[in-house]
Amino acid sequence: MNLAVNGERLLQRLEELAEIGAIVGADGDRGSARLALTAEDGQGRDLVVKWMRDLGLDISIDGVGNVIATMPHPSGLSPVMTGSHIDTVATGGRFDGNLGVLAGLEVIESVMSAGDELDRPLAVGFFTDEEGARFPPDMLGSLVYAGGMTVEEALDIRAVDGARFGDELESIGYAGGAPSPGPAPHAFVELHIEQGPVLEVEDIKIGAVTGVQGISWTKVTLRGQSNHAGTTPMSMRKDPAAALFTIGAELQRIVERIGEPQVGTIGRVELVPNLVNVVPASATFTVDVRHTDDETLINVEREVAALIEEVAAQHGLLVETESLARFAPVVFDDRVVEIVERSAQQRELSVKRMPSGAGHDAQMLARVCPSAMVFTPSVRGISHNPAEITADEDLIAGCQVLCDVMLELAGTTFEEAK
Ligand code: HGY
Ligand code: MN
Ligand code: MN
Repeated sequence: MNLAVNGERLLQRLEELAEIGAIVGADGDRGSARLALTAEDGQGRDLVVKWMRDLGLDISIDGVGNVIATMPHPSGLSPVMTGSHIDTVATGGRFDGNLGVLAGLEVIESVMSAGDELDRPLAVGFFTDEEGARFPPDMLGSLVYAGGMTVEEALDIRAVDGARFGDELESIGYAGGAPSPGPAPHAFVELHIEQGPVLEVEDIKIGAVTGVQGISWTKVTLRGQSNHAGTTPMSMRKDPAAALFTIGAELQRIVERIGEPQVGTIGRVELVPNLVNVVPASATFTVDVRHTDDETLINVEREVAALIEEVAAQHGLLVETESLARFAPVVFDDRVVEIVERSAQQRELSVKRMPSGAGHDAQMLARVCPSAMVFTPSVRGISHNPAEITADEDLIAGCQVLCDVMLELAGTTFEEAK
């Protein structure tokens, strides 16, 4: 079936959703701030659910607020599912996650308007708290959907601001009763902006994503002795900030020694009491390290843990560490990746197989069904930033490829992987 999506309708919905929690970046770029389970997240959910209801889709909401909307279909067969997330980081762009959800809605609306009979239904969902920036880990909702965490565990998770997941979910009215883990789809495919520079640099229009690199998040708290910044000799100090800066510099050296695709980030730092003339009592920070190879990632984790212990001992500090997220690398189902690649070629779009540097809900759905992703280029490779841009024609081309892939998956029978 050669079905054309309605690109203008997709762009219009992206604009409308972006207005909820709208922010303006330092350079005047427009983004969105809808941290998971905040009022803005709730308003974004209400808008997307309205669009889903207007299409007459069957909507299910589970115990962590995952929303899945399915086309009514006489077969009762498991759907070909697409989707992503509509929560954002605090300095989010307009497309991270939102594109995958609204492109999925566009595909379903186009298919229903065309009236063609499919062998099985299509479904689109948005998963709760994909970003993990407020409630760790990331991909929390899809992890629960795939059976990697219970609803009960999720409801007791504390946010960086201290709020309890279950309380916040109740407050926005998305504590549902649908079964958890969720029903396994026939297949899952997610459209997402690349969020990196590869497609733009190589002037390629579509990424056929082969998998997701391993992710490790750790929260570290170093406790020392708060003291006067002027009177305390350096030899008498137990300064957690001094230790943190040594650790940060050494982490850069470790990552550079290993080379690409190894990445390492200290994205969050909190000093207490955070005053100009006080040697801090404590330093809390996060370490995000990622690699496509799990053994390399494990070795990096070990090396960083030993570094933290060694530097803390040199400064006479107490150390507390907490793992916030740990996901091994994921390889997508080559049968689905191949359909993505072929669909792009049939649309005469340049296409490249590539791994994902960012985490995505598809990596969790890959635990329960054949899954893969479609990437579209990010201008200057920027994301998690209001300056996040993907050209309109690329947004629409990605949606069209998603449509073609979903329609082919609807007619594909997957023999059990050999
Ligand atoms: O952290 C990530 O890779 C994703 O944006 N949650
Ligand atoms: Mn995302
Ligand atoms: Mn993101």
